[in-house]
Amino acid sequence: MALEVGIVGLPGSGKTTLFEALTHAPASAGVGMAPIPDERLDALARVIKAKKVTPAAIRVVDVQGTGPQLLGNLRQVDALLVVLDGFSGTRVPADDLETLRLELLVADRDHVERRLDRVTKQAKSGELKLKQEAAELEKRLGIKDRSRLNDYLDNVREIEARIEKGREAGEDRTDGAGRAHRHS
Ligand SMILES: Nc1nc2c(ncn2[C@@H]2O[C@H](COP(=O)(O)OP(=O)(O)OP(=O)(O)O)[C@@H](O)[C@H]2O)c(=O)[nH]1
Ligand SMILES: [Mg+2]
Repeated sequence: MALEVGIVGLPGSGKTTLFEALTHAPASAGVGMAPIPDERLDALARVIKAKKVTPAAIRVVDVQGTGPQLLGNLRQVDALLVVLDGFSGTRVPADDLETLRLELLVADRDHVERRLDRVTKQAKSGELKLKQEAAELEKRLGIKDRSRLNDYLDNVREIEARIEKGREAGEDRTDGAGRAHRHS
C-alpha cells in the first residue's frame, strides 16, 4: 500500500493546482498517484533492458472541506501537506497556517468528545476496557486541551477584534445608498 498524503489548506489556497501538478490527474479525480523521481531506476532499467519501468509512487488526496468535515476526510492519510497562499499577496501565510491548525485542533476535540459520549454510554455495562477508555478520553480532553483551549479562545477573540476593526474601516467607505462596500 502506497504512502498516502493529504493536501490541506484554506479555501482557494492552491490545493487543487498542486494536486494536478504532482499527479497529472484531473482535479475531478480527487485522488492520484505522484511518481517519485529516482534516477537510479532509469539507470537500472537501461542495464537490465526492462520493458516496463514502474517508479514508486505516493498516493495524493486533494482533501475537500474545512472544520470537522475536513478531519473526517483526513483520518486515513499518513501525512498532511499544507498549502498556503503566498502568491496572491492578499494573505498572511503564517496567519493562515495558525487558522488551519486551530481548525484541526477544534475538529480533534469534537472527535474526542463524540467518542467520549459514546464510550461513556457503553461503559455503563460495566466493562472495564470501556471504562478505561472513557477515563483516558476525559484526561485528554481535560488536561491536554485546557491550556490549548485558552490559546484558542485568545485567538478567537483576536480574530473577532480584527474582523470588527475591518468592519469599522469598511463602514467609512459607504456608497451613495449608505451601504458598506464588501471586500471579498
Ligand atoms: N499565481 C498563482 N496562482 C495560483 C497558484 N496556486 C493556485 N493559484 C490560483 O489560485 C486559484 C485557486 O487555486 P486552487 O488550486 O483551485 O485552490 P484550492 O485550494 O484547490 O481551492 P478550493 O478547492 O476551492 O478550496 C486558481 O485560480 C489557481 O489558478 C500559484 O502558485 N500561483
Ligand atoms: Mg480545490
